[in-house]
Amino acid sequence: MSSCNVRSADEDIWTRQIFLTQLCSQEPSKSGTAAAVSIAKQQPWQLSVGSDGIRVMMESALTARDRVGVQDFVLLENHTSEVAFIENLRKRFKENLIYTYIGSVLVSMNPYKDLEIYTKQHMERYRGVNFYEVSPHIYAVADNAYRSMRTERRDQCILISGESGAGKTEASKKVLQYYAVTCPASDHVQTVKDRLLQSNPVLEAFGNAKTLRNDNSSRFGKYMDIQFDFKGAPVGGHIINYLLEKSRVVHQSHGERNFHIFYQLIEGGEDDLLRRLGLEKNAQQYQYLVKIVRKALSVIGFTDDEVEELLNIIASVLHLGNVQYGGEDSGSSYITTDTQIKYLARLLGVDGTVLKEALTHKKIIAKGEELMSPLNQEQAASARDALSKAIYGRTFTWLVNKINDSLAFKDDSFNSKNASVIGLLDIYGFEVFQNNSFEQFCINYCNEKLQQLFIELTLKSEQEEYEAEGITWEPVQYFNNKIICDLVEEKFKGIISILDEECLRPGDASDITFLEKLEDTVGGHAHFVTHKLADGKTRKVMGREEFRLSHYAGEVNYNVNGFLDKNNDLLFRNLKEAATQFKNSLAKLMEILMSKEPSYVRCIKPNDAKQAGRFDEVLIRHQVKYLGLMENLRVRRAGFAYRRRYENFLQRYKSLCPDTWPNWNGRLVDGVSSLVKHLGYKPEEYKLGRTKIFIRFPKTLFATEDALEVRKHSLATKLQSSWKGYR
Ligand code: AOV
Ligand code: MG
Repeated sequence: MSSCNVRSADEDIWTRQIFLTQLCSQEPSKSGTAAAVSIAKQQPWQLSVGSDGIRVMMESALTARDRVGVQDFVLLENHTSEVAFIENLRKRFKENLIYTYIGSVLVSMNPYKDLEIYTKQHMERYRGVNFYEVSPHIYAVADNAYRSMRTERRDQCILISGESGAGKTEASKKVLQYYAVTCPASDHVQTVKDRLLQSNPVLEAFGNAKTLRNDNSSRFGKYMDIQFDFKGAPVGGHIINYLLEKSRVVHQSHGERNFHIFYQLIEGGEDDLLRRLGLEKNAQQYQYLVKIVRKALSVIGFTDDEVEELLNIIASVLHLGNVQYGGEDSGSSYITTDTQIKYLARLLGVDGTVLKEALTHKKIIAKGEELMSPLNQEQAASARDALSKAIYGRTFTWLVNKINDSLAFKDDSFNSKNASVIGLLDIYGFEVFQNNSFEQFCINYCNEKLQQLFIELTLKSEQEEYEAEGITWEPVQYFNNKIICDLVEEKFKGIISILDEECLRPGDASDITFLEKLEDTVGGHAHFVTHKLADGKTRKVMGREEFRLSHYAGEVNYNVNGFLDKNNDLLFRNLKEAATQFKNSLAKLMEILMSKEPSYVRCIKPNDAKQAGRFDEVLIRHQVKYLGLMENLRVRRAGFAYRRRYENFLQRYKSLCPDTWPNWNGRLVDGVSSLVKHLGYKPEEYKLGRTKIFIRFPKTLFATEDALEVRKHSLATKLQSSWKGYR
């Protein structure tokens, strides 16, 4: 007996039943065995073919459910139990089933290993297929958004959230790859697809770095629009980037690294390139990577000269970092590293003497006259660092602009305003380190806003669906993090306003006066504390330069050191408004997202060791809690656990009722009504909306599924014997 394709476990009841459905619908013919084999190849189900016919290795649906869990949390028997929720995640994780739904929200566990689930065959399996009829996958989310965009002509966005290292960036790349492979293509479209794909390695080289939490951590936020024409082909794109963590250029915490590009260049650049740039080689291991980035840059449309320019700038940042100072007795400073200045002058195309002066003096205006005033050693070093950060920051912005130029819609016959859009949001995840500064404050605020959006939109859309279908529902209690967003961003009395005010105040403003102002203004807020206790005593566990925010995702202590400087850095472009760029750009992002139909991917990190197979329950429970997954599930279950469009429901179960089998020709709602009456549904178990049936309890659906299973089983047995007879 030979045995054909088999993937081990899972593939929940749905897939299995589809296989059986297809199997049963095959007419016995000369090629009966071949047909079965070809189906088995398409479906991950176990089947053996022998001289005595075919044998389907069928477990009972219930046994399978016990082993691999349910693929949609709404099907959990005990949906209010966090224990049951975690247990379901654990079972699935153990079987390498990293995806599970809560209704239409995808929960994704980082497997920390390569799974064979992203092949072209997998993509094909999800293309144009109904969401619930295939096992959960990021491709199903991508496909669903694409189809909604096409059929409903509504712009979509896919919002990927989760903490640092949970798998957001990987998920966003999978979505992009899915569109690149499955969407229609022409020569022009192929170029756009290539450029969209190649923008990733470029931006990751310049904007990602190794942190303690993630070896490839995104140090900037990214929102990418993919524009599709009326045929559904990707014809353009646009990227908005958010707040690159520039401070990393000059300082990295212990165990962390600078942006990838520096290592890629030094360790992988060709000998004569490095000689031209005045750099020395370290090792060979990045050879491959710098080539990838250069290839990607050329696909995007960078000329050789532009690439050279870019590498010049990266090299000059490295040289700047090596500029050292000495101090005069007078207090002024001088540069002790002339070689660096020589290279810098050449790479940046400026005069060496001018550069030296710029790195040791500052321009002041006295009595209407411009003067150069000398900096002391410490001031000069921070001027040097500020220059490095500014150069790097601007280079990054230039890079994003260049990528946008290359992705811009070029076909005159089609106006990009008519394009349909799928937006993809991949921001830096919530993070807590030993020492948290302004960057973490911005990153965590950004996550706070995204959580707020999730709360508003999941509840809103749920409510809207019931309304649209004419169904009454009871609201669910949940923690609304608006109170924390307000604490950060409220006009005049929010933390950002207070920070801006301190930055703009002339005189003795400092990080410490900022902290004092915070204590005065928001000291009584339930989500804010400092070392000072109300009775005048001191909270020992907190430093004197810290404030603590109770974020939706956990408590974080922020050290105010450097807050003013770093905020000034953001402010200078926009000094007249007293609101920071970041807050404004986030508000704008929220607007963009609100105007689109959202799909959610909630990523979970299984352990802090970046290891495969480790399920750290405490860590996971914490994420389940703060991502609001239990509330999400409760909302989804509050009214009706399951809903399905009439046509899909009928198609699936019509064989269970003589009225609807083999075909129902009347109104869909009447067909469904006959069907559920025949199945013995009680009135309190379901409701019929305008286009969908809503089923209150999973057990009702399970019973129906089981009935279907029995029917298919008996059909399969009949089919087997008829094949035998045929032979
Ligand atoms: P993040 O984007 O959520 O963190 P990443 O997407 O960079 O996290 O994932 C971190 C690492 O986990 C990756 O480099 C992979 O090694 C691994 N990983 C994630 N998803 C998968 C997957 N589906 N299959 C296999 N490995 C995976 V941050 O950017 O730090 O917030 O700021
Ligand atoms: Mg990332």
